[in-house]
Amino acid sequence: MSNDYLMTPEQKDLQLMVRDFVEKEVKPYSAEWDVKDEFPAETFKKAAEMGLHLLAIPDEFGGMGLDHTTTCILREELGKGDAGFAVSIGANTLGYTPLEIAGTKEQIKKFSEIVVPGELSAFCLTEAQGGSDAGNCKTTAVKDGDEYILNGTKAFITNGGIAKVYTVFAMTEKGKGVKGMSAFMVEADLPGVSVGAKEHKMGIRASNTTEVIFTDVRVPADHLIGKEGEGFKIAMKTLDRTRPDGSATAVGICQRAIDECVKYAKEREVFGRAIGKHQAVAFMIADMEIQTQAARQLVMHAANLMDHGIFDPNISSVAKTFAGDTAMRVTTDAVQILGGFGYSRDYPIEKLMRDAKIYQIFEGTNQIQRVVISGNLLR
Ligand code: COS
Repeated sequence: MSNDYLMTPEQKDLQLMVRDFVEKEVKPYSAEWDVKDEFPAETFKKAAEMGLHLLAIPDEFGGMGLDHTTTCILREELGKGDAGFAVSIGANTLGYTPLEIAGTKEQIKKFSEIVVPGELSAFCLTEAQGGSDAGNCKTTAVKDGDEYILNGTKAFITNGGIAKVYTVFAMTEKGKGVKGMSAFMVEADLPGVSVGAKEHKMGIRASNTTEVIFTDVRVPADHLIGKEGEGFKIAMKTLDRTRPDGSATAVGICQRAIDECVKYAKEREVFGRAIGKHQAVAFMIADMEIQTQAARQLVMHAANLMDHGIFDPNISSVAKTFAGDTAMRVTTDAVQILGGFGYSRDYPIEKLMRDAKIYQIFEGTNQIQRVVISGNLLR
């Protein structure tokens, strides 16, 4: 990786540890998880023993307490193995970040006590009618004494049904628009929390995506994260912070596509020489490399800024958009280079293309990112 010289010895050690784990425990099984459309719980246990689900959680609460740059290095390694698996683990950062932004020490401690032993969390913002229009939230939270009563259905929730704790966004005051939204930490075993339909997705099929339904769920009032009405801003700030981490997985997808294409282009011969010796293929591989390098640098730049205390929604959206679009372009070209084999499920390439597509859709579509970027410039 071209950033090697910038890494600390600790970052290099962690990178090699995760690379080794991915080679042995993820890559050989990734195609099977994809076909089965199943979250690999046993492999997750092994990842959790290494603390890979706790990258962002501070070490004083039992996590790894890694900065964004290190997190991105590791997320890229995971992305090379299986993006669905990487997304499942990464969702813990998404579940935790609202607490980092607005939670109390007690709340962070409580959240950590749930996930540190080897459990997952989930970020419950999206609803069927919401998505890009994140403020269009129908889930309600009504104060009743020292509790809130939650009602509503969240959609497309990564780790739905397997998470032990949900970070839930709900309206505490109707008629105030996004200023009526609040954030809550909700244990999955509370009465009234149930799991709805599972999504059978095009890609990242090793991740479990479901509806999560809240029916008269009584949540202690001290599970409110931040103040009433701050939920939308907490959600937006969370996404600003987590988009680079997620995009590092998209860079991992790109790098895997390049690695597979280089190997194939050296072995496969047409017209008496390896296809890599034909300029048509060689230049496609060069373009894949150019785009991937650029995506990686943008993602690392966004992460580096955050590690310097600079939280700039613009650069986060720029990095996310570029990495997602690049992953789609690079994997589409990779399928082309392998031709019929690229299109066949017997080779890992078509899965990379299916996995890449979600990076133009989730954590805010790339169209929404352009709304954010242009809005910041033109305001
Ligand atoms: N950080 C902090 N505050 C933010 C913010 C951010 N990134 N983005 C918006 N806000 C604030 C605004 O400043 C505004 O507050 P004030 O009125 O006090 O200034 C408030 O939130 C409402 O902002 P806005 O009017 O822009 O809200 P919209 O409903 O128009 O939001 C976008 C538009 C596109 C920014 C928003 O809906 C969005 O990001 N959607 C994508 C959501 C998404 O990623 N969904 C997928 C989730 S997958 S887990």
